[in-house]
Amino acid sequence: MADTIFDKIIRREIPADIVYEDDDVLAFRDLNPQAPVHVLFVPKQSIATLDGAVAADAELLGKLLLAAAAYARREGHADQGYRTVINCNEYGGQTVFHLHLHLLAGRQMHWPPG
Ligand code: DGP
Repeated sequence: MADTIFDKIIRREIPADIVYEDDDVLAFRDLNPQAPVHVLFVPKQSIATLDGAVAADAELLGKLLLAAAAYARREGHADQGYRTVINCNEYGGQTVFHLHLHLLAGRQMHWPPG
């Protein structure tokens, strides 16, 4: 498995604005925010892409989603709403090959995303 910038953040080798951590998940602010709130939820155990996830990852993927939802509620974004995104491979716009969930909040989102 290739080492990515997110593995380095998880190992605290490079700095990040960490906003949440538990045994399985780390969350930190995106370096290039696309909304007033843009947080990346990353499993500590690396899966390169959503396409590479298998049935044994189901619990971890569920924890990722629930961690993002709990954070959004705690930070007061749940009622107005927010968006979660997982980009997969080239056409999905994925640039870091360590699966991550984007949480975008604090402004109106639009659809289709383009
Ligand atoms: P994606 O395109 O879905 O692979 O998203 C990767 C995101 O990661 C992108 O929005 C920018 C963010 N990013 C890239 N490098 C770093 C970094 O070193 N620190 C932080 N906090 N975010 C990063």
